[in-house]
Amino acid sequence: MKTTFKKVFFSILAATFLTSLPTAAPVSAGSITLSYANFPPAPTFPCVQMERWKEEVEKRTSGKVSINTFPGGTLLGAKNMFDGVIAGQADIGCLCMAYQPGRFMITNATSLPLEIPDAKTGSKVLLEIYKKYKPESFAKVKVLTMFTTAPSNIMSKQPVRSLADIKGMDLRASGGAAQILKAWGANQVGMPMSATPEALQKGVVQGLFSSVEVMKDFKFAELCKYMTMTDTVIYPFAVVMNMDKWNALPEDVQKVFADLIEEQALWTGNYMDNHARESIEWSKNEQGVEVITLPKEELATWNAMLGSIVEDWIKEADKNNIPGKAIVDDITTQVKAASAEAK
Ligand code: DTR
Repeated sequence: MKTTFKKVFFSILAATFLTSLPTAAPVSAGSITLSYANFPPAPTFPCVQMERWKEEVEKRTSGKVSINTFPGGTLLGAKNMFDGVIAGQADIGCLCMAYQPGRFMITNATSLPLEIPDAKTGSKVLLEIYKKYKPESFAKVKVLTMFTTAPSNIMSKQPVRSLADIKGMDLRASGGAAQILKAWGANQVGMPMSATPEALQKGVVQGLFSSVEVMKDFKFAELCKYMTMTDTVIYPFAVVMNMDKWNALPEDVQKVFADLIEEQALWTGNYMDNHARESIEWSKNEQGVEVITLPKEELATWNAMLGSIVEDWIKEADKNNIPGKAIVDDITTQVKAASAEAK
């Protein structure tokens, strides 16, 4: 009797103990952790959009997916981002396509001087071009989004008020924008954005050509006391995912990612446009930066010097069996449509 009581007592105890254990949530059974690499430091716009995407994914998958973010080149740098994702060193990576002009020729057409007025329009147009022409260069990855910067301007230690001022000045740019500086007579120095703070500090360059939010995010306004507004070209970016990792995702998670492609592009475009405006105000008011607006006729002369860049690109595209003229026409048509819509 005693032993039976003991048995019953202990089995009740065991049952109570087991049922009171926290139930292993199905979430952890199927939970997925992905790494996301980025090349510039955390406060810059490519990383701000990365954190926003992470938050949305974690929310929309109810915690089933968690994203570990690696800003500042801690997992992959600007130049090995794309190949690093293909090789699986990171599951997801953010790259500036302009840093590899030949590799991403079709999508880099958006960085030709075609008067894309802002990042929101740029991001929309870029995504459309990608969807329509499905460039072969992305065959080995899954594209999670694409977006662009706001148009580029000159930020410099010495004022640039005329073509005479820019002649021979060591200015940093990358990709398509490099050709623009050359056309204006500057001494163009190529390097990714992540290498620019040191180059400015050491005096390797006297300024840079980029979207102007960097004045605030990298504190370039402390060194570059002049901004010359040319509003010339945008830089296109892509966020890509390792194809095997993508294929291994459950369908419901793939849907969450797919639904975010366009939304994230527009979110980033909007963020960039607002942040570029904020950066100009901050540079003027907090850092005493002079914003130089070129007279209309002067700006027209500068723009006229860029005409052959588009023609040359079309010829180069033809050589590579890429329908260059059609792509340029598509971009121009979409830019016009977007500006009409904005009015
Ligand atoms: N304008 C391009 C891309 C770029 C613009 N802002 C940032 C911030 C961080 C990294 C890259 C970029 C460039 O000059 O590289």
